[in-house]
This record gives sequence, structure tokens and C-alpha cells, in this order.
Amino acid sequence: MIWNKAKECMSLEDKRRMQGERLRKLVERVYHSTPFYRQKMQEMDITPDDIRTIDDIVKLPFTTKQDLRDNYPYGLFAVPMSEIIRLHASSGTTGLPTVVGYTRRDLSIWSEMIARCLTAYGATSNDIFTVAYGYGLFTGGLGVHYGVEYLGGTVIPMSSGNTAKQIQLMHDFGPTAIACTPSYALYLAEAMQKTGIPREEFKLKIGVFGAEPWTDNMRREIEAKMGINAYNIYGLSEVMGPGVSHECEFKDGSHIIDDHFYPEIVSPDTLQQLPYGEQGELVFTTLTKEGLPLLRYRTKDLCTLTDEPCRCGRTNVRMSRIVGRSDDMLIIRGVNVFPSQIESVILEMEEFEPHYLLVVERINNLDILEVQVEVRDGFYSDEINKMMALKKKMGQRLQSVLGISADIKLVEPFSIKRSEGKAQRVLDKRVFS
Ligand code: DLL
Repeated sequence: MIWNKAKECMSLEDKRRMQGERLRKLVERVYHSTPFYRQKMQEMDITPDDIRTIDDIVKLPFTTKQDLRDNYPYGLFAVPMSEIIRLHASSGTTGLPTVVGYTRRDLSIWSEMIARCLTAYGATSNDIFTVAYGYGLFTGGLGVHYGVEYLGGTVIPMSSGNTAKQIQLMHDFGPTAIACTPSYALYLAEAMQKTGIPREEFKLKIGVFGAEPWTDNMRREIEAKMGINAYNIYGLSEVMGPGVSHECEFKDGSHIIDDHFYPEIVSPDTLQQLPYGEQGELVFTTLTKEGLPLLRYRTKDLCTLTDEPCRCGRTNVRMSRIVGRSDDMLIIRGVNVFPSQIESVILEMEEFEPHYLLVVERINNLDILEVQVEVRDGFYSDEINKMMALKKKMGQRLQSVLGISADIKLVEPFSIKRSEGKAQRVLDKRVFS
């Protein structure tokens, strides 16, 4: 089934014409409503008149997370706050979050996007969804929630965590679909097995998994353990949230909702646009967004694109799985974490040396972050109580900055290997490809 055949199966010619028209209107709009873009375009000596077709997009400036941070919180919003009806946020490198705002129309488009995704996974209004993405500032919970309602399905707004209760309600309420991060799905699957309840007593058949990188091996494992069909959903808060792209029944790349988000692949080094098929950094222009429209937003996600037709009949451009990032952002239990956030916590506490190592592992399908940090001479002690207190202090501070817990390992001064070149501060032992 296809939710919006008119848009999802458009001829490439019609699509490009429509994208060109939408781009022209968008550029006109941001030029007049957002001083940031007007100034950038003036610096590049271009005006909205220079944008005629979608191919002219290469003339436009890029936008980065840093730009959003420099204009924190609302500087890039293109409408008055009276028109913004929802805010979300995602973490930033300095602890300042990236704030995104939505108008009523933005939210309605977002819900329709999710309805398109869920339909591509084979879901209908008869399905009951348990949404175990976090609710709150993170876009996962509420984004999928309203999409399920838009589809006409039933939503169980579980949010993340509390695994025992998740399993009990999955058993009692009989959801047919689950939305959460793939690593949590694996964790849940094993916890479900441990309860000893026979699998037939659960009605789950569809999984809506994303917010972090995962592999086909993980997919097979989740599918086998839960007895479901697992689908990829991709998105990022700056661009909208979950639903920017989704798989279909053929699971052969993810269809980008490209009537709303125009994708490009660029070289992270030269920023030149690359042809389809080549791997590079994914860049999106939000063709229709009102609250926070973005020109050529650099996602830092590395992948390839293709416009080969898909067997499902959809004609939109498809993206491969994300194979890595062009910056150092880690995604731990679905939460974006920059090593620099951890570094700034370490630097602001006098008890620690600025020498640390972050070790990320996946144990029993759960991401574990270990922060090894050197205790400053004079603060290092043989007394276990003192060390425990120090560990707790650091743990609480990190939890409040990152929003996730970390295992703290206090080490003696000079025990972390010093580097002669670029310091290696992160050891990510997880395998994504
Ligand atoms: O993670 C939005 C989302 C929620 C997507 C629920 C899917 C499901 P952010 O917190 O802004 O937004 O993080 C965005 O997460 O740039 C990717 O690096 C990564 N990411 C998201 N989905 C996938 C995926 C949400 N399916 C960042 N595969 C993005 C790989 C993903 N990476």
C-alpha cells in the first residue's frame, strides 16, 4: 500500500519541476524572513532571482549545527513565535541544545510523513503501536506518536525505559507494532524471552527502528527473536525528526520524502555535490518547512543515494544505510553524544586531569559508555569512600549534561596513554557495517 500515491510515485520530471518551484519559494521566504540567510546570500552575491530550477541549489549556502548553535535558541526561525506551536531539541557539542520549532502546518506534514512510512511497512489503521522512543524534547516519541494517530492506528505512548512494564503491556494490550531504537528492540527481545511467556502470546509483527546506526545482521537477529518484520526509519531533528526516509517491503534502501526534503550528497572535504552512487555527506534542504526552514543542512551522516526506480512503485530518491559520520558524534542508546561535552565536564571539575578515554561497547544489546578519567594528584586516594564520592559526583554531572548514564572509571594520574599525534579519545567497539 502507498499512502500518498500522487506524491510518492510522481514522475521524475514532475518531481523536479515541483522541487524547483518549492525551492524558489523557500529561498524567497528565508531571504526576507531570516537575517542569517539574507546575509549569507549577500556575502555570496546571490539573490532569490538566481534560483530558478532545482539544479540552482548548488549556488546556495550550507547550514550546519554550529550555525544553529550560534543563533541559539530561535535565531533561524522564519516565523514569529506566535506561529510556532511546538519545540523540540537535540544535544549540541557545548551542552547548548539545538532548538527546532514547528508551525501547525509543519506538524501536519510531519504526521503525514510518518503515515507514509508506516504504510510502507504494511501498517494500517487496524494496527496498535507501542511507541518506546523517548517522549519529550527528543523528536522520536511525539513524532511517531502523531503519525500513528494520523494513520488512524492506535498508539500506546510508552516512552523509553521500564522494560518490565513495556513487556507486560505488550502482552496485555496486544500491540501489533513497536517503535524504538534497534538496540533497545534487541534488549527487549531478550528480556521477553527471559520472562518465559510463549512468543505466540505477543501479537507484534512490525518494528519501526531508527535514531541510531544498525546493520542487516541486527535486523535478522531482531526479526528472529521477536518474530517480526523490522524496518528502518531515518530522520534528524533539525530537518524534522523521524520519517525523513523509510524502507518499504523490499528493504532495498530508504525512500526519502523528497517532495519535502531535497537530498544531496557532497564531499565532506570540498563540499562539492557528488553524483548519485558516490559516498559522501548527506545534505537536506527543507523545501516546505515554515518554522525552521534550512538550506543545504549538513547532516554529517555518510551514505549513498540512488534514483533507480524501486520495485514498490515509489519514485523517490533512496538512501543507503548510514555508514558513518563525518564528525565525532556518537549515538549511545539513541542519544547523541559529542566527546567535547564530556571533555567540558571533566575540565570544569578540579579533581580531574584533562586526560580521558571514552570506551563504547554493546553488551547484551545495550550500549555502555565507560568514561576513564585521570584523577589529579592530591585528589587520588586509597580510601574507597573518597573515590566512590568522586565517581558519583562525576556520574551525576555527566548524566545531567548528556541525559544518559555512564560508567565512570577513575584512574591514577599518568595512566592514560599519551598520544604523540592526534589524541585518540574514543574507543568505539561496536560494529555497524
Ligand atoms: O534520531 C530522529 C529519529 C527518531 C529518527 C526516531 C528515527 C527514529 P536526532 O536525535 O536529531 O534525531 O539524531 C539524528 O541520528 O543525523 C543520524 O546520525 C542518526 N540516525 C537517525 N536515524 C538513523 C537511522 C533522531 N535509521 C541523527 N540509521 C542522524 C542510522 C540514524 N542513523
